[in-house]
Amino acid sequence: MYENIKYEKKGKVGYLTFNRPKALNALNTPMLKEIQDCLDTQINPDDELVCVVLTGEGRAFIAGADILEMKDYGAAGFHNYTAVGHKVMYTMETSDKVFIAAINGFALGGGLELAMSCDIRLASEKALFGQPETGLGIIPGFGGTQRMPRLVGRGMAKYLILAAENIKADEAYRIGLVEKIYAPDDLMPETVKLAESIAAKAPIAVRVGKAAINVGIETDIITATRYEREVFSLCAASDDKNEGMTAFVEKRAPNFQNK
Ligand code: CO8
Repeated sequence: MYENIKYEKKGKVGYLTFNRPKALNALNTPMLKEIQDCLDTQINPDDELVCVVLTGEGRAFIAGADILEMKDYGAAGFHNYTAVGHKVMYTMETSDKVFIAAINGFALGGGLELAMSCDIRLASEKALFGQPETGLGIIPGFGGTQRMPRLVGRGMAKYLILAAENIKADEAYRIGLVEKIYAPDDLMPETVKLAESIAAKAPIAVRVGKAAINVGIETDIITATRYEREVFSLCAASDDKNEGMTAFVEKRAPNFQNK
């Protein structure tokens, strides 16, 4: 169905694999459009799905936006290209699903930007991270100048973006750019374990937990905690809240119904 990505679903977890290994999964417009289509037609409308794991085929997660495509763009071309990229990132960020990046190799430029728009980042010890754009005469254009300071603070974001210095996985972990690092062979099994663990929790709580963090972090603490209080009531009124607490009292595993 797709040429540049693969998508499959196992239970409540979807697996989206970037599949242009000969170009180190560089993000060109057709690939971005396929990701968008997959989000719009396979992932977001799927009520059963809780988590989506994103990873790359071969030795890269994504080695950036496609330099061959971009090299002849003028202002209008870049404006369109950034719009297509931004839409993918917004769609993931505002989705009810939880996106986990399993960063298997190079996560450079637009690839790191895409990883930063996921909810959780796990990485192989062999992964390499960086925003090489200033060395190409541009800046990160898929949200990197905005999401990176929110993740690692503005000093470190300026260091990485302005110096265009690549960093290894242990440094990415140290600065909070990724949540965990694993030996290469352990990355996918550990990612699957995490995705299935999240998928086994109360779906309404998972969904509003993500929204509360994403909405609240962009506003003042009074508005943010007010928002938390309102969405908390959604969980409090759910059947799954009764099930979760009853299961605890009865010393058994809960059986959540997304109700
Ligand atoms: N775009 C296009 N092709 C790429 C890219 C890329 N970003 N990265 C790698 N490739 C291709 C190479 O051209 C090569 O193709 P071929 O075999 O046909 O020559 C193939 O992938 C394998 O790459 P290498 O032979 O270079 O492999 P190495 O192991 O020697 O090096 C590196 C791996 C270090 C990852 C190297 O390929 C590299 O530096 N790639 C470019 C990394 C980069 O600069 N990325 C940032 C791009 S800019 C960006 O992402 C901007 C985002 C915001 C854009 C918003 C604009 C609208």
